[in-house]
Amino acid sequence: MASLFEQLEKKILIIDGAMGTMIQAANLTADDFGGEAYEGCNEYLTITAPHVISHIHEAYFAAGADIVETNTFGATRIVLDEYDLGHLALELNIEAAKLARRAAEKYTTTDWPRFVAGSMGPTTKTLSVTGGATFTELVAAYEEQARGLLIGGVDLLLLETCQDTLNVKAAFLGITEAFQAVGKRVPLMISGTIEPMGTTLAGQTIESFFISIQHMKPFAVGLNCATGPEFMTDHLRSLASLANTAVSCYPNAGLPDEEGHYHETPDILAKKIRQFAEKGWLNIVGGCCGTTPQHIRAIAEAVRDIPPRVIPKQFAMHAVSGIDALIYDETMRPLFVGERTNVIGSRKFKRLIAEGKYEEAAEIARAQVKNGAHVIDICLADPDRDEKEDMEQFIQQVVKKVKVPLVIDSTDEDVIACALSYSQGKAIINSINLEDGEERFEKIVPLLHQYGAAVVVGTIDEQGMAIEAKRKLDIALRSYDLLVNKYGVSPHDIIFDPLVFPIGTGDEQYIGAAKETIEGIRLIKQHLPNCLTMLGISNVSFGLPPVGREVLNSVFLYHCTQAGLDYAIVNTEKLERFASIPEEEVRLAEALLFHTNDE
Ligand code: HCS
Repeated sequence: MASLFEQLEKKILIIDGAMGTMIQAANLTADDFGGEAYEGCNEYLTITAPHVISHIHEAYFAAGADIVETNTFGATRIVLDEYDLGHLALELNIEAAKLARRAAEKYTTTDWPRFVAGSMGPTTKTLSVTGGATFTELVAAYEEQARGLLIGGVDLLLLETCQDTLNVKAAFLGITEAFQAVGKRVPLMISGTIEPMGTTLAGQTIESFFISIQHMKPFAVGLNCATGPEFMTDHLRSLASLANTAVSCYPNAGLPDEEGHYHETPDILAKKIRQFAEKGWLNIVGGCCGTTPQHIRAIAEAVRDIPPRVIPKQFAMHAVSGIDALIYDETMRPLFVGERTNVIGSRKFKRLIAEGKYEEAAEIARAQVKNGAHVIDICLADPDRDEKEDMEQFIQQVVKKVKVPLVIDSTDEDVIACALSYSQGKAIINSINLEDGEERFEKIVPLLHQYGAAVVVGTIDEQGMAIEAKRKLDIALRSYDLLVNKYGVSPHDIIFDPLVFPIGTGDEQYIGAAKETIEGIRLIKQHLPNCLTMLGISNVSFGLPPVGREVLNSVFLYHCTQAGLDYAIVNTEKLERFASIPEEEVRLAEALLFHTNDE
């Protein structure tokens, strides 16, 4: 029997249409729902009226669906608790999977395998928008749901109608735990919902959504619900050009009218989906709210002769995200990392945090972005305070104020995990190194795979910080080999920090260090062209009188950029434009930086 993946290569797969709509159309009585108290709890029908659900599955298979979804969209304990049915969560998922499995077996033939997707909806709590549940509670609820679906025998899990990537991240952790508990893994499909205003409910575009969930290695990513196909056009185009996964699309039958009815006919819907398929955007199609077996029959017919989209094998670029995506390309260099939300570098920020004025402190991040920061570095490592507590408070404010990706600047894995559990996007972890051998790698790299993140790697090893360029390169090469070949990190997610040393401290060992740093950047970019580099620019002038520091920083940044620097950690509110610095001052700064006066 052909597997799901073999079928995906052969044809555009058809997923079923609405479950909710079909249940509504069945005109069920309170008795069918097991009593008035449970009316509206569609998931309970799996045990109170299983024939209704089986009938819907079979109608979709008969209409030509390759995949049907289990009746478990709201079958997490969190949602079921609203009907006092939370205690049945595991059972309802197991039974729903079994019902769909039976229908799939009935329709499967030697040359037409049918599949069951375990539907996992967004729950009624949206972490970034409504709140009402914690990240940890959602992980547990999704774990239980996924466990039930796996035990019941689904072929794949489908996180659908995703409105908030934080919920998806919690679901992914839950699913990972369920895989371990049941001792079985199945492919994961993720379907986001883009509202008519052009983003998810929690604000992300399809690009940032995709980048934020990539670490989950879904086999398919796509769009469902909220709108009809028309509104999906631009988002699908973007997704199809970005995704190294299959792309799915199962829209509503148009936008609902005031009474919640959908009016796009099977023919109209099928025609629009065919247009997307003809453009080569699609691998899986079907319908969401308002669609029926007639819609699915028309869609299956409409795409029958169209080949599926060819799925690119790789995602060969550096990309991070907050609410917005940052998809790197060479012409963007240098990207600015706003440095003022750092308790070590900014006295004002430190004071605001110490006074518990987290919202005011987050305004500093906003000012950095307003002045050109592409990402924001956040450091709360004040030795006199509880770093995790400060991170938890501050991060919740900052994600409301800035849309750019975040750099989580900490060496404590608990602090980092806490920050990542509040961030919808794909952040950058700053930093790890080989100072204690692989200890930091072992503790922090798992977080990259669990939450999705890029990572900064300092050129430090057991012998200490690398000052000479050649040693910086050697440490970078060793780190790269470990991260890519042993820890499974993508080269595009590795950002090397070749370290900057202060030139003004009179410390002999730092004479010539600025030049070595610049050369270090050049060597790393030359030998590891898929990786990036990041540098804390103002360190170079640390300890010098304030007058002239900005000029020195700017001249240093200019040379680093020439050497290939990708990310520069700077105070964007004070950045001196290199082009506006008089020639004479540039030469003076260069003499200081490169110690050419000392010879
Ligand atoms: N699979 C669910 C999606 C709702 S948005 C249903 O009811 O059809």
